[in-house]
Amino acid sequence: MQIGLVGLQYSGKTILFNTIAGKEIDETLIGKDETQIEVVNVPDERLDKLTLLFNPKKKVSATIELYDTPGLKMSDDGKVKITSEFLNNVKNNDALFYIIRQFVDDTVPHPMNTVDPVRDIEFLETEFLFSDLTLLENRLQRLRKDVQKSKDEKLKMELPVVEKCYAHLEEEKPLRTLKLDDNQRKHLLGYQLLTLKPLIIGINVDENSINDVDEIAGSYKDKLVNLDAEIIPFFGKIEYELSMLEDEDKEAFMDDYGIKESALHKILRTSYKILGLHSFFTVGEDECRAWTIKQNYTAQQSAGAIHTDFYNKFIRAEVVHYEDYIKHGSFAKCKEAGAWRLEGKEYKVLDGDILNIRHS
Ligand SMILES: Nc1nc2c(ncn2[C@@H]2O[C@H](COP(=O)(O)OP(=O)(O)O)[C@@H](O)[C@H]2O)c(=O)[nH]1
Ligand SMILES: [Mg+2]
Repeated sequence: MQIGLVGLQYSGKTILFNTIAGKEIDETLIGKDETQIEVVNVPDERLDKLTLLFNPKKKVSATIELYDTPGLKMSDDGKVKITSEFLNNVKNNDALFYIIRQFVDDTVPHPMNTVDPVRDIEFLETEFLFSDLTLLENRLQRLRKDVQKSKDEKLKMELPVVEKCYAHLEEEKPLRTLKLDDNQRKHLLGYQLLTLKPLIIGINVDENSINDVDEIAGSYKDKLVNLDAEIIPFFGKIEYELSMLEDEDKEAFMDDYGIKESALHKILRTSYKILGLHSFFTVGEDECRAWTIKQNYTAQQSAGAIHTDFYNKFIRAEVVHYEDYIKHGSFAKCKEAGAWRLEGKEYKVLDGDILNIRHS
């Protein structure tokens, strides 16, 4: 699963990328248009706790792939333009993370000259919407012709879905806000539509506005209520400095600035959630591990996430929910309390289930 950091140049994408990756900023990359990729662990307190209890040789977290894409720049005519190279970069991402600049710093230029977060968000939304609209317009023309000529049932079913999307975009609404069922979505998979991708909007808040951060986040919620996006305020510069400190120094640093918690945890958890993912666990002396699955996965599909053999030779899943395990303290106690179950292949795995797959 890939998440792309996108936005204008100098909005704080690379600094956030490095913060999340726990890497020092590579000064030689500043100003260069290179895409960076990092596989990052999704923090999960439940996995931490299970690891404490089982004391395994290995702990393996769920992961997501984070992409730092080159930002949009002002071109020679003084305007910021979306390039096809930029769009191609963004298309492959499963979810988008707009990084929007709210911080004011005279030493850092802004490609549109002034700091105006709502304008920047609307700029990205409009450009992406236009890109989707153009793509579907071309597709519609061809589809309508093909449907008349061909007997292909798939094409016939695709046409109304594309028409529905097109009409929605014409009303200047992103496809994120259109109700589509799983079948309809299947027809759209190949298009990589930008406004259909789940969206997080990260507002890079000025470090001098720490006391007003809730108010600032709230003010965007009202303005952006029609976007169906998660809004997360963060302090780009402070978060980065914080990430470079040893654990014991972090608390003092946060006290100094008056911040209660790092935004990182929330960013990663939210990313995971908006991708429609959740986790189940496997536990033991060798390894405690969080496995990433789609929210509607069955026990058999979940077994397949571990190993294809487990899918093919699936018999049953032993299931205890994390909360029950913590409450009762052992699998034996869970059995006594009726919290230990054997489930068949159609069982819908819940977030936080601890599974042991029985297979032949
Ligand atoms: N004052 C301040 N500067 C920031 C903040 N976030 C990023 N910057 C600075 O803005 C510049 C551009 O940041 P960068 O992450 O490279 O932006 P990108 O072009 O979006 O990747 C760098 O010099 C950063 O140090 C912030 O929250 N406050
Ligand atoms: Mg950058």
